Amino acid sequence: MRLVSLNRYDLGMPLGFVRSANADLGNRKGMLFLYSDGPATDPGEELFDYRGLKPVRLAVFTADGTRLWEKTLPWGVIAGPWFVPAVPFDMDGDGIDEIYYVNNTGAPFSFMHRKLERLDGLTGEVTGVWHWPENTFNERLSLCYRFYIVAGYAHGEPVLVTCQGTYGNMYLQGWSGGMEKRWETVIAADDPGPRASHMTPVLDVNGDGVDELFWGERLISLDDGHEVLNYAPEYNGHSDVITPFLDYETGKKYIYTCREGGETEGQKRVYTFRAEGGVAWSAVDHGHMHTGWGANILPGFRKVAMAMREHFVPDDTGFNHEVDGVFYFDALTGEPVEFHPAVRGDKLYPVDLNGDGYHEFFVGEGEERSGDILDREGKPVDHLPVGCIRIGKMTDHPGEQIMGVGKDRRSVEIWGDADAADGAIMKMRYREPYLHFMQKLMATGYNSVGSQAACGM
Ligand SMILES: [Ca+2]
Ligand SMILES: [Ca+2]
Ligand SMILES: [Ca+2]
Repeated sequence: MRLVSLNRYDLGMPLGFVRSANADLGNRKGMLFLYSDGPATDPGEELFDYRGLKPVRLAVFTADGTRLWEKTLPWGVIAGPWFVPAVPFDMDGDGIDEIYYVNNTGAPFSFMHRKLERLDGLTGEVTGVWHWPENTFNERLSLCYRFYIVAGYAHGEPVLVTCQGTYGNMYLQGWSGGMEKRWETVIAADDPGPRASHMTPVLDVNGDGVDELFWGERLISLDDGHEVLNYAPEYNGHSDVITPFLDYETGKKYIYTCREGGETEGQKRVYTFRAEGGVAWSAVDHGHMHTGWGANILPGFRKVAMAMREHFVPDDTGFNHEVDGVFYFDALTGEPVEFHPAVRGDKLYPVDLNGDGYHEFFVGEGEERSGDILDREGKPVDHLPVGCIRIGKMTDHPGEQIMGVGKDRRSVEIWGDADAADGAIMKMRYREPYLHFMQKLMATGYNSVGSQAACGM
């Protein structure tokens, strides 16, 4: 393995909060950045922290590192993924992504002045403004400001989806190419069934030509907003992780979930569903499952599913949690797997850097070994001195890549393996649009956290 910088984007200022997403710019590849030189914050009552918040900026670069435009958003835009999701997406079919994001020209918690704004991907010019729905106005802070923008296709037509709410009432609106409202779906807090997840995979799971949005443990049709399938009608909590994956031998799809809230008598905390419905396996009786992934690390490219559990530790100042379990399962059977990496599994981000079909791991921040690259057995093989922004199939270079903020804290680079070559498993993964397409949805929700979304399919 020979790690090299494939692309470099100089954002020209110290970086704190950074999200990015792949953008198509006609015959050029582009990259959207949403960033500030301060931290990000969360609308949760026990988490919202205004110290050091700085203005948020948007910029689009071409793959060669040329900045096409940048703009500083109004002071009412709070830095944080839930306040300001952004998605590059081509709704008008000219091959160039427009940029859709939630702007706010009023005070930070304003509803009156919050809007969905559309920018020309090449120039940043505003080409459309729509009032952002005030659906969650009467809810408490944590429920008020959880906004998502996602996108996908229904029989080849682009559909943009705007969403409000994660844990209680949930509102979704579908928009057609010219931003005509296509559908509207409301899932009330007391309606049965699961809440949303912090991540939003989009793919055509059942192969009928219409993408489904994984809204927690249920599928929403992008065509008309109806519930295609509810994997867990008896569950009313939310899942931190909901990741679709392929059984490479049979081509069958599965959905791996780790549940955060809604502990219910008689139900487990980790589930793998068959894509067509039904439980493949379940595990862990109690607890708040906080993160998870799937990684091809067993012989024959078999996948291991990781789940991490934590619990709240009361103190006088914060919302602190302690990890009390890291579990590894055979992703297809749920059988426990012996895996002893050099770094605890929840700090590892699976990424197939060399394209051989097995995942390597990047060690995330807050660890002595941060920046280490581990092989599939969990042994250190290389090191990248970057703070990871996201992982996945970001360029045409073989294998998957890591995007990180460099040591200078001002530039973002995409790192890949110079010797990478795509093997049979990578080629199988490419057949689903998921691998590339989800890289457009990395600046919404927690899709960019670790490798939770990127390790799917
Ligand atoms: Ca366009
Ligand atoms: Ca479908
Ligand atoms: Ca590999």
